Amino acid sequence: MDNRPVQLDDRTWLLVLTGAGISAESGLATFRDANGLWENHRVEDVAAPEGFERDPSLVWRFYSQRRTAASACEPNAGHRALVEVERRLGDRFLLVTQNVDALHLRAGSERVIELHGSLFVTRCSRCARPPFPDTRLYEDALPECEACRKAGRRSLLRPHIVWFGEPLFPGHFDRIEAFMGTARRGRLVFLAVGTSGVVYPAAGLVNLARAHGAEAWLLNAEPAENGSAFDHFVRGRSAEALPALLGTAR
Ligand code: BJW
Repeated sequence: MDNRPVQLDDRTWLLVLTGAGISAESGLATFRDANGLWENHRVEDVAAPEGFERDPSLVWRFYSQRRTAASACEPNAGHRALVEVERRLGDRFLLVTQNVDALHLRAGSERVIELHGSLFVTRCSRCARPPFPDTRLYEDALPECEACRKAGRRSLLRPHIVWFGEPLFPGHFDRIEAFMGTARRGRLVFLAVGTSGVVYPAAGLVNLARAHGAEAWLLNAEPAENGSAFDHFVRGRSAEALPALLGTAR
């Protein structure tokens, strides 16, 4: 365990990966809480394309409830510490979040990749119409695609979320790899916060970063599944430990 701050100087490029643990301090449940169940459904069933095909009403109820829960929360000191570091580092900072709750954006982070999508974006399950911002709740009638209706067919809208078994959105991994490649000019630091290290490809980013010469830090409430890949482990609550680790605590 390591409790000194990460050294951030003018040669440092900082790549941060966040997970549900950073939003836990805003009051949102993590995934592997409650045995990975939501109303007695396995999360893998409501967050998978097969689940949507089987029971789209259930899936939209799950995501509508999550829209409501995320909208009722506020970003916390962990989110704000990342905003402050980004202001200091500028383009030498990149935040990759697995969270779909938009709390980093609401806190003011700008260089953000929402790797698993966003709760507040919807797209058609069939046509190539671009994903669009959407805060509505679909707890009764299922939403249909207007563009498909005009073309004479019926298709359901779906959350713009990367479900199990689906590939990441085009361009996201390229942008992360480009950042790591450019960071070789200086000193790359990889920091994972509040993630169990179970879900791939996000859990493999630490190995990719290390292959690019990164020093790797993990801040988590408990040891992570991929913990042995990190050079440093800070055990703690993100809202308290992250400002201390990044030297933004006052
Ligand atoms: C605190 C704290 C506090 C609490 N302070 N800490 C390689 C090996 C094995 C399997 C695979 C593999 N590659 C791919 C797979 C399959 C699969 C996968 O990884 N499965 C594993 C479960 C085994 N991956 C996929 O299917 C991915 N797709 C893919 O690989 O496609 C390939 C492909 C290519 C080409 C064509 C087709 C396919 C997609 C993964 C998508 C994940 N989606 C989800 C749900 C959707 C989002 C949503 O609805 O919200 O994303 S799953 C869920 O897990 C969610 C999360 O973003 C993700 C990660 O969870 P996270 O953030 O780590 O949360 P927790 O709860 O697990 O952990 C929280 C941690 O915080 C805990 O450790 C706590 O201790 C800690 N904590 N409070 C600090 N206050």
